[in-house]
Amino acid sequence: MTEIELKHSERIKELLYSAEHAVFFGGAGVSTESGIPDFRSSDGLYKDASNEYYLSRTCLMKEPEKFFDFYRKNMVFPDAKPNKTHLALAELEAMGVIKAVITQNIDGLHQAAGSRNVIELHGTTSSCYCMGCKKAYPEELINKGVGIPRCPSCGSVLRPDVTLYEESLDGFSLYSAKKHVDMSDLMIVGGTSLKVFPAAGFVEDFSGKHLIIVNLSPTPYDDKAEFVIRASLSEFFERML
Ligand code: CNA
Repeated sequence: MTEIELKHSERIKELLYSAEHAVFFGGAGVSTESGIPDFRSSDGLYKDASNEYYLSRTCLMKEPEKFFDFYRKNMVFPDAKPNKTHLALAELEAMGVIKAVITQNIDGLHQAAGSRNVIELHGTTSSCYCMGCKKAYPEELINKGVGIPRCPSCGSVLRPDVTLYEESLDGFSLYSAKKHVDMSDLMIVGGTSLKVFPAAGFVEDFSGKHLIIVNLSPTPYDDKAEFVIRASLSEFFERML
């Protein structure tokens, strides 16, 4: 592992533009510069350890009022806009440099920036469905309003299309992400503490040539990376364009 300064990232740019199948794998740190707090930074959502409970299936099923109250206050950011990282990734994809964005985020900002091949491992806050009749509905039915949202047709409780704690990841997203990681010769990993499995397993399993980690704080996989950059993603991606 070589920890390099941002100003020396020219070498990474060369590798990126000559890669055959470059992939970006990111997490909550991609959106902190859009004003959405992450989980595990010192001012992240997990500064209060009990917050994990409010994003669990148990909370949704047993205390839905508390679940929706927490969810609306902490997971929904209707005014957030894509930042330089989202925009750079979309531009790199349009140029054919990046083939896929794999994200643990649920905020939809990669698509808002124009990225097309986005794999959302943990789902999205942009849609919801009925837990009874399974009908799909637009996000407003959950994200706006107060109390427990109910299905207009059958009256059962609605839920967001996000993967909660105690639930397994969507099989198709997992398969697509794994396929891209397997095909990839260069992977940039950024804005993720790499503490959540199975997503973090992509880094463990990566067998391509170049693994680059861009993260403000250390991750358990820094030793596996060819280059580690301890800087903000927006500064890094500005240099990749
Ligand atoms: P995390 O565990 O909170 O880690 C975020 C990491 O990003 C930390 O290591 C930070 O040091 C780093 N970081 C923060 N800002 C920057 C920046 N500007 N540049 C570089 N690095 C930065 O988040 P993970 O994604 O690893 O954890 C997975 C959880 C968080 C998933 O279940 C997500 O759904 C969930 N989450 C998503 C959002 C969102 O959609 N925007 C927000 C908060 C949490």
